[in-house]
Amino acid sequence: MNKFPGESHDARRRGPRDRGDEAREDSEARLCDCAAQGLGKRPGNRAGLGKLAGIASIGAAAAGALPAAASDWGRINLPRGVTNVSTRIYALHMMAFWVCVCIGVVVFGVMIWSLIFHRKSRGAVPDVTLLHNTKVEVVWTAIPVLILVGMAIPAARLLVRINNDTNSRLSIRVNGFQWGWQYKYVGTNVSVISKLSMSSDAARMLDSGIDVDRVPDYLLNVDHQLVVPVGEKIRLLITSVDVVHSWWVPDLGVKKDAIPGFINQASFIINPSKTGVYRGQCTELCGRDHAFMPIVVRAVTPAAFRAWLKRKEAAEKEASARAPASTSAAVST
Ligand SMILES: [Cu+2]
Repeated sequence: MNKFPGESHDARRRGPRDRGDEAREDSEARLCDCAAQGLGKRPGNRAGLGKLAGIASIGAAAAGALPAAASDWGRINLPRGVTNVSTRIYALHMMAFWVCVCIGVVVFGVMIWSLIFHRKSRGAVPDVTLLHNTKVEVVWTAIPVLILVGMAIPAARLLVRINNDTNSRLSIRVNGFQWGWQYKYVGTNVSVISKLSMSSDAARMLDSGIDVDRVPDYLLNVDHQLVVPVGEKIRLLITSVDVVHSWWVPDLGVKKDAIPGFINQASFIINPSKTGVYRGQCTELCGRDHAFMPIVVRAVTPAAFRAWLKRKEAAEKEASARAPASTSAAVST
């Protein structure tokens, strides 16, 4: 099957019995003859939302399955992602984490040291000079204020950067619905409806008898992916046609609510070397099948994207040209 560059990683993860299913699901990929292009350096497919999976794996490791644990430790943390912004979000997160660690070490260190070396049984007498001591009160107010301001400045700078939607090369309208996503490439006639993959959908059914552990990317796979180019600024115009949803792909550093009647904006630039597949989910409790509307973004080279878009446009044109004929045929019968 023809694949976009950077797809080898995903293909490796699929078992033999899933390939037929994937072939059905992945009609988008078949439209593009991009196999001749080189494979991406690092295909994504780091689900990034594997926090729960990571925690579960650690539990399994504790029970004795140690070999699987080593690679899962990294999945507990926030992913670094594949965009400039997501990398900065990760750096900010780690800075805040280490500030918390330092505060914890100092506070608990002083507490434990005091409990051990200044306990009553050792004859320690409370030092009442610290009570209502102005100097001490100024110090323990000023230090937290300085820490908070020191953290707020880079956080505010990053927020401004995250919300900068100017100079985008491509706009995509994202419509959330119960339960899936519609992507419309602005300025073209291309529109993609993206829903849970057939393999996941079959496995999730009550008494399906299918072992979900054998379903590749269970509940994180779709029939039609959102295809985007790497290295170009993409603006998402996010809304919903029914209830509130939320479009979240951690590797892209994007999480934005889809609200009926409102259009929210988000943007990202995937690093040019990071072609691959990135997964996400709806993160707003939107109804019965909230857990079954994942997001899959396929990042390809700009040349591969233009070729895909051209083929999709041609296919859409052909389909719309055929539609009136089939409609009139249906009426006459
Ligand atoms: Cu939803």
